[in-house]
Amino acid sequence: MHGEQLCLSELVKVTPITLESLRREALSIFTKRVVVPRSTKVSSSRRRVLIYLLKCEKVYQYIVTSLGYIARLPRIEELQAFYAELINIASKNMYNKVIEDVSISIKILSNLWSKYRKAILSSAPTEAKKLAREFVGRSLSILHRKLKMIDILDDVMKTARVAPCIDFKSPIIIISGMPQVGKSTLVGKISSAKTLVSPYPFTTKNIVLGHIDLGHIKIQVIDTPGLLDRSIDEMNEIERKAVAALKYLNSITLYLFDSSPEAYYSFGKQLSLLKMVEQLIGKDRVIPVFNKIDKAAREHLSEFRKMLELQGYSEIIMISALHGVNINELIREAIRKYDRFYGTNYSQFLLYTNFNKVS
Ligand SMILES: Nc1nc2c(ncn2[C@@H]2O[C@H](COP(=O)(O)OP(=O)(O)OP(=O)(O)O)[C@@H](O)[C@H]2O)c(=O)[nH]1
Ligand SMILES: [Mg+2]
Repeated sequence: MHGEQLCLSELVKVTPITLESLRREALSIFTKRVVVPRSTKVSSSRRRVLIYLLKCEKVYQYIVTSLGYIARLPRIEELQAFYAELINIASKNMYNKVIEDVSISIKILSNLWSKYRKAILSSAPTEAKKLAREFVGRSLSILHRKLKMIDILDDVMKTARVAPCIDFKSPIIIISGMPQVGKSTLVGKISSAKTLVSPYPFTTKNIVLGHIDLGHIKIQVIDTPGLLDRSIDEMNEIERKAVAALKYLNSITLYLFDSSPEAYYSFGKQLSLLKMVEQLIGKDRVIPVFNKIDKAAREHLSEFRKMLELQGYSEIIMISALHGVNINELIREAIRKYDRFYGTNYSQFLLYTNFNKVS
């Protein structure tokens, strides 16, 4: 029934390198002294040739080893769809291309080295020195031409480091909604996650994972960045991470409304975002939740409820994330909904659990 937590930071793990750092290190290796043991069998002019050969060999090995780690990274299609999308967002869809370019560069350099190797071995010392310099110069200019986009890996690694380690086989509850509706407050209240809460939109910029411990199982709860009511094409990178979670995680979504009169966005706007979420994942996986009922007038709540009923939603849960009102009911309903949709029976673990963390 239970899977393993899968960490993107373990799957996509490489020391980020820049063209500048490669160039600097390669040149420093080339200028370092190398030792070719004196031997009675090898003439001193031959020894000088061997010194240049060895310098180039070291530069070549350094470059190919550094690039080899990148060439061996998993391709985008080998990653779980949610992780693949996070990487596409971070790399502007260039991740596979960068890896491919690195692999091609390794091949070109290895051909180049085998030619220069032969040429250096069969040359006199002054010629060997010239060829060695030429080899390093040409290698670096190939890298310069081929690996223009290698810096993208830096952003990929940053994304991998903060990506949550998800157990794709265990239940997931996603908290979604417009900015400032109280998503992080709720996730902080019900799960182990330490979420960032503030009165400014787009406080949450990443996907944040927390757990609810039910003894036998753990329910994963995911805090997402706020979404604006606009088409996916117009969304920024932060919003697209939230869409990635909705789209690619087997989950139930609690769609939070700010039902207070001070809400940043009108109820109408929040409703039209709900429709977009619904189109993305299907009505059967969404529970509408009115949050901040501690600040909402009863007549407004019933008016909002009617608006949602007109959209075909009959079960609406009203909570105050801040004050912990109706939290138990909310989680129970989410798990029941998960069971109904995925044909599981996690509800059996619910009996006496209290989800309301005392803060
Ligand atoms: N009165 C009241 N305030 C709440 C409630 N839940 C959250 N808030 C407040 O609403 C503000 C926004 O809360 P967050 O939890 O950061 O909202 P969010 O949806 O995560 O916001 P973004 O990360 O910007 O999308 C904070 O000032 C919270 O204290 C609630 O139930 N009642
Ligand atoms: Mg937040």
